[in-house]
This record gives sequence, C-alpha cells and structure tokens, in this order.
Amino acid sequence: MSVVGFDVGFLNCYVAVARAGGIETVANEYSDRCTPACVSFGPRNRSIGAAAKSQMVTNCKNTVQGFKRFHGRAFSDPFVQNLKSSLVYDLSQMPSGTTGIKVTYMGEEKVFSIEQITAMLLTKLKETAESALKKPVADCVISVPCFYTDAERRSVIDAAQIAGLNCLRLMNETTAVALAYGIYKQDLPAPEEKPKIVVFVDIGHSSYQVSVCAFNKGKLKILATAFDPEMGGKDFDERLVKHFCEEFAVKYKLDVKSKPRALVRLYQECEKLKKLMSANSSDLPLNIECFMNDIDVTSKLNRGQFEEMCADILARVEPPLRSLMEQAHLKKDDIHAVEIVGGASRMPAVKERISKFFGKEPSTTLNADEAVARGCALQCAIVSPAFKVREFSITEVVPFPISLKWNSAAEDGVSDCEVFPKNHAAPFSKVLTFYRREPFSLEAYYNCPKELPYPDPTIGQYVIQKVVPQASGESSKVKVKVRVNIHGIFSVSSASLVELQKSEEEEESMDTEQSTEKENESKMQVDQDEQKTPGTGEQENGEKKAGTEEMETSAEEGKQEKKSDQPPQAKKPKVKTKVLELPIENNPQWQLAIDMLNLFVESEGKMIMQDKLEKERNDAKNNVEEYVYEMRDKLHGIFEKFVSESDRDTLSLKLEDTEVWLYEDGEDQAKQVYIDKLTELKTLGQPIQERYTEFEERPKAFDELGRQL
Ligand code: ATP
Ligand code: K
Ligand code: MG
Repeated sequence: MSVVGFDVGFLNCYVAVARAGGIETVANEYSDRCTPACVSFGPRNRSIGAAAKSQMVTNCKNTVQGFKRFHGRAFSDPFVQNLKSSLVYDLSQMPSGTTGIKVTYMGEEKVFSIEQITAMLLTKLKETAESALKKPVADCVISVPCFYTDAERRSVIDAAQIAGLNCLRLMNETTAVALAYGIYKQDLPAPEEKPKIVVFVDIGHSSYQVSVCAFNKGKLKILATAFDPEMGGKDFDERLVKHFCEEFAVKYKLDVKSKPRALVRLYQECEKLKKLMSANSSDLPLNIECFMNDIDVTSKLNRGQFEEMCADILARVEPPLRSLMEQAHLKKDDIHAVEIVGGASRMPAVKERISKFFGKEPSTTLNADEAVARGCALQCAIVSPAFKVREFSITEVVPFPISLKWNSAAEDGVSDCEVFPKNHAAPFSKVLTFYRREPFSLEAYYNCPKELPYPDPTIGQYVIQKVVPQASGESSKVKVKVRVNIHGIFSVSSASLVELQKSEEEEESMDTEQSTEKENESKMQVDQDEQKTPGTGEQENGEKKAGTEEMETSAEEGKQEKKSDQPPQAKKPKVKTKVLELPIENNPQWQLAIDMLNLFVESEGKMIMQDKLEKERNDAKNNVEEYVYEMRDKLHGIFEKFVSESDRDTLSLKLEDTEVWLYEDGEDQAKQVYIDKLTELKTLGQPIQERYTEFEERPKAFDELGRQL
C-alpha cells in the first residue's frame, strides 16, 4: 500500500509521500517539486507537466491547461461557454453532454473528456510518486476545492480511476492545510477543553478558499468554509495582460489578441512581472523580444500602479472572511491564528487586507505551495494500516445545503426536506423513514442556487425498488439511508423494508400505530439510531477507518440536534420484524457511465504505452546521435594513436553520413532502425575503444602487481 497525497492545482501540482523519515514533497524528473497542470498532444505522443508547459507557445492549440474547473459541468454550462472564447485550445461537447477538450493527437482530431485530461495529469503525478517510492502507487488522497459540488467530486474520482489510482479520500484543500498544521502541534487543548480556533486561507491561481477550524488534541473540526471560486492569481495576470494589450495597441499598433502565441507569451511575462512586484516596489521592466510581427515590445510598471489597477480584485479579499466569521458566530478575538497558503497569498496587498480584517498579522508557518499535498499524504498515512501516525480525526462540513424531494404517496404533491443543512458535519449518514406500497423515487438537490458556484442544482435521482405492501395490505415501513461520504459525495446508500410479523393479540395496537405514523408520512422521520452500526456499507474505499469513528461521534450530535423536531412516537407494540434490503437505482447527475469509464481506462493504458514506446524510440535515436559526437571527438583526440589512418577515415566518413542521415531520412524512424545503426557504428568503433582501454589499463595493472610484490 502506498501513502501518497496529490495537490492537483489549477496551475501547479505537488506530490507528497510518506517514507520512513516522515512526509516529504517529492521532485519530478526535472528536479522540480512543482509540476504544471498541463497536457500537450503531439503527432506521436503526449507530454505532461513541465514538458507540456514548454510547448504552450509552440504547440498552443494542442496544449491544454486551466481545465480544473470543467469537472462535472455540462458543455452548455454558462461558465464553460464564457471561458471558451478566451481559451487557446478548443472545447467540445461529449456525447453525454459534459465538457470535452478537442485536440489533434497522433495526426487525428480527438475529443477527450475532462476526466481523461485530469487522468493524464494524474498519470504523470503517479509516476513521480512511483519513482520516488520505487514501487507501484495506487492508494492515494487527492485534493479538491472545498466548494466542489457532488458532480465535480465524482468526476475527479473517475479521473483517478482512469489513472489507475485508488482515491481513499478526496480532501478539501483547506482541510488538508489544517491537518498539515495541526498534526504536529504539541500544545493543542485536551478534548474537553475549549478548542484552539485557526483560520486557513488558500489563494491559488483560480480560486480563493477560507475555512475556520477548531483544534483539540487528536482532532480537528471544520466549523465553516467560505470562498470566492472565481478569484485568484489569474485575475491579476488577466488585468496585467489587458493593460499591456491596450498599451501595445497604442504604442506599437499591435492586436495581441489576434495571435494566440503572442497572447500566451504575454500571459507568461505578466505572471513573472506580478511575482517580481511582490518582492519589489520600484519600477520593473517588461520586455519581450520579437513579440509580434518581428517587433520587440518594452514597458514598465510598479507595485503601486499595479495595486491601483487591481483595486476591484483586491476588494474581493474581505467578503469571504466576513462570511466565514458570521457563519461560525466567531469574533476576531476568538481566532488564535490566521494561516495563509497558496501562491497568490504572497502578494503584499492581499496579505495587508487579511491582516487588516483580523487585526493580526497572518502567519506563514506552513509551506505555501506544499501544504495541501502534505496534508493529503498525512491523511493517506492515517488511513494506511502500514503506517504509524498519530490518530487525528477530521470532521468536515457540507458546503451547500442538500435537500431531498419526492412525490407524496397520499396527496398528489411534492414534498421536500433539507437533509443536510449548510455546515452540517460530514461524513454523516441519516436514516429516513417512509411508508409506501410501491417503489418510489427521491431527488437530491442543492437548495441554494444563489450560493452555488455551479448552475445545476441537481445532485441525482434515486429509485427505491421492490417496495411491496405488508401482508395486511398496509404500507410498508421503508428505511432509507442517505449519506455524505468521506469524499463529500452524497448518496442514497441503502434502503430496507421492515416486514412486520405480528402476533394476534398485538394486532389492535399495531393498527393504531400504523395510522399514527401514516399521518407523519410526508414529514419524513429521521431515525438516527441506525447509523450506530459500524461497518455496514461503510467499508468501501478505506472509509471504514477514516469515517466510522468520525461518524459515530457526529451521529451523537446529529441525534441531539434532531430530537426536538421529532414528532411524538406512538408507543411501540411488541412486534417481530424482518428487514429486507432493497435495491436502489442510482442516477447521480453527470455521472460517467461505467462502460465509458472502462473505455477510458483502456484508452489511458494505450496512451501510456504509446508514450513509453515513443520515449524508447527517442532514446534510441539520441544514443546514435551521442555516439556520433563522442566518436568524432575521440577519433581526433584520445583514440588517435590507436587507429590506422584508413580506418579512421572510414569511420569518420560513416559518422558524418550518419549525422546527415539523422536530420534527413533518419529523422523519423522506428526504434530498431536506430538500434541497428548504432550496432553498425560500434562494429567499427568498438575495436578502437578496446585497444585504447587495454593500453590505459596496462600500466595500472603493472602498478597493482608492483605493489603486491
Ligand atoms: P488553485 O488552488 O486555484 O487550484 P494552484 O494551486 O495551482 O491553483 P498556487 O500554486 O497556489 O495555485 O498559486 C499559483 C498562483 O500564485 C499563480 O497565479 C502565481 O502567479 C501566484 N504566485 C506565486 N508566487 C507569487 C508571488 N510571489 N507573488 C504573487 N503571486 C504569486
Ligand atoms: K498548488
Ligand atoms: Mg491550490
């Protein structure tokens, strides 16, 4: 079992692993701990991460980045449609209606689903983890924004599966940060004492998230979250790009937006300039050579001008902080510390606003870039039986209130009920009781469309099947368990029919009970006792260890909360009951069909193989090239004394021919052709090499002999 955490950022990804020495953020093949969230498609292979980023300018139409927010969204979603025009690559509709990405790959036009694109990125991150751990990786924890909806979360889980990963938990980014902060703290108050309250702020490239968390020894409880899903580093970049586009239009008569390549370069330079301005308040230059139409452009800007230009973006820092404090009913004095992470939190103007709001300096005890990945790896280590980590229980919150609606059995009408209010603890299960004679369906949805950064409030439809009346003809008692699981995903996890087997003398009291309860039918009863049976239906995906304990404590709280609005129950007669499990038909919104998922798994496997073959082919070609250069140097250098003039001329000519061939006919050959070419050259070169080696080794051998005598 592997212990790995992935921070899949909008721009930057990080991989953390657990090794004997503790949690470590690991570097990719470029010795960089940051891997760009970028996938590029070529005529023979894909490049992912840093290799893909380097193609953003040269192969811009087929280089995909900034795709994190397309998960779980319809192609027709206004969010997708708005972004479409500003992207350099093409989007397209998947047959299911979700968002796909259109590129040219291996000479053909291809549409990949968002799950496939993220899976490609995960494949790369998985390889990075594997080469660090020197073993295959499957089990992992992956981060997602705390405001991700059900459909977005399911889409990421599918992406993980396509990449051959077993995601033990989707972890909210700010919660991962909270875990990375809390687990090593020695001074947390005892469980019964007043908790230590810490606010976590993460401002990344695409979004801004905050959470407030209560810490006690061995546990953390998220109290509330707030966010601006559309505010982050990229907004500042866009503002700079807009500024320079306008300036260059006047100064150089350039229409930058008409040339995707120029635009991509300008974005890159603006991001660099923005980062420099964080460290320096004086005038800073922006120079791009051969920018467009052979024109070099040049300009300058300072931090003061930049902040003025971004005043409206900076004004968006405060509202989520205020919302957070209101939701959690906290005063600024209650806050022990404000920890900031995420690249854009390094901007002085952003820090200033946070510090002004809380009346205290934000702290940066955590690594701003790596904290999310480290938190995910820690969570994975806690779940893993192979690792000894301090137990640390995590209670999440439900970010958006969830309701259920159904057609009432008695009246012709629709009933609904909020099952998980905003900031309800999660993971959590509730059992609802219905009285029905026949199968019925439930619809889950977010009841707060205004708050939702997502246009579709539907979570899914669920049909409770095989419901039959009691032998007496009365409605049957059907218990339906709804759950927000460890990933923050809603489900109708089980349903059962309680078959009454009454004895004769109890018949009368039974009837009264039935009718009393029937009146409450549409009200729905929440029977919390059921959730105290650990291990039923909670076993999948490592949920047992991470979730059950949490669930039991949460269950207690839930029980107390609900007690007051329970209708008075009729006295329970002595009845024998038999419980029958009922099948459920699940239709979560935008769920990837299982046959598609399997197809994508297969297709990812093929593409991985293709990339591997292409790498081997390239390596074989490089070996020929290297040999040509090396031998040419040596023939006129150290090998000179060990080769006859005519042999040298023959080999020299051969090397020269090969060099020309590599740029012409030999540019694009199969791997074996290069291997054969190298063998051919070595047949001539090897004897020379051997004569040289022998000569070099001889005196050493004599020395050895001399010393021994
Ligand atoms: P998200 O969290 O939205 O998915 P992400 O995790 O990829 O995105 P981060 O890596 O946390 O984002 O942050 C990247 C952003 O931070 C970029 O906009 C980058 O320009 C910005 N950034 C990084 N360092 C600095 C700095 N010193 N000054 C200003 N901005 C910075
Ligand atoms: K990141
Ligand atoms: Mg991030």
